[in-house]
Amino acid sequence: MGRKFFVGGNWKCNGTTDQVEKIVKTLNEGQVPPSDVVEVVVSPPYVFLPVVKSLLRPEFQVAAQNCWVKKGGAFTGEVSAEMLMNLGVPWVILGHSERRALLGENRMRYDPGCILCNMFLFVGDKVAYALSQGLKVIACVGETLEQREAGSTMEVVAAQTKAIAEKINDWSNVVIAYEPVWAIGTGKVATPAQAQEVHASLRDWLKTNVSPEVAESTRIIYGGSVTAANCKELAAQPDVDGFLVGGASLKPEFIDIINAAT
Ligand code: G2H
Repeated sequence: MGRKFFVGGNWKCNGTTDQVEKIVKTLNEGQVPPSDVVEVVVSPPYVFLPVVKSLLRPEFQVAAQNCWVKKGGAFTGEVSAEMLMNLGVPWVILGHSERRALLGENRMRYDPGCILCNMFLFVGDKVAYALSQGLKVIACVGETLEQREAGSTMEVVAAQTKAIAEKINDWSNVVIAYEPVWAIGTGKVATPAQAQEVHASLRDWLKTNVSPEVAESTRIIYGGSVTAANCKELAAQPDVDGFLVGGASLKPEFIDIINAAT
């Protein structure tokens, strides 16, 4: 069976109650393919998850933008996987580059002299714990501009994926989001050929290091300045199975992006 196209909307740290209701209204009125053709998951900030979930058309799902690495407790300001499950939130985004770069989720800073360093361990632990609690995970990987220019894109992305692969056995509830850091919120989208090259290499990495079945079935989606104008060409690439959309997911053009694969 082919991989179902997946479109995620990452609203990041944006929105007021009024704005969120407006976005949901646009989503609810949009003409989109049926849910057996495209899976749509939107990710508002934590505080808006219940209201978005209650107002959103039933075939669209919601995701949190992060969760704590283990069982909840004395971790001020954190939200646990158990809480998300309790609220009926089925998905979580983990390891987004903004959290890795700005909030220290790499635990260790990337060391250019040590490409296979343990930089992604924290995210691997988070993915494993979230899955163990029944959440589905959008796990983000991607290289910085310096890493791309140094020719180490694939080594970086493979090391990040390896840190997850070492912690989990079941990939059926994981979507990998390849998000080159240099393309995030910059308006500088990867070309379809650049995206395809990394997605195909990642699939190959999964084939060699996990299994051919996981490589064939795991969706690898692209994120980084996706818009209505560039989504069709990206979606036409054989190894691009959908998108994680930031800025454009707050606008009516998100409906066009949902329709990109059809
Ligand atoms: C990448 C993406 C969504 P944007 O972070 O995850 O954001 O589309 O704004 O580049």
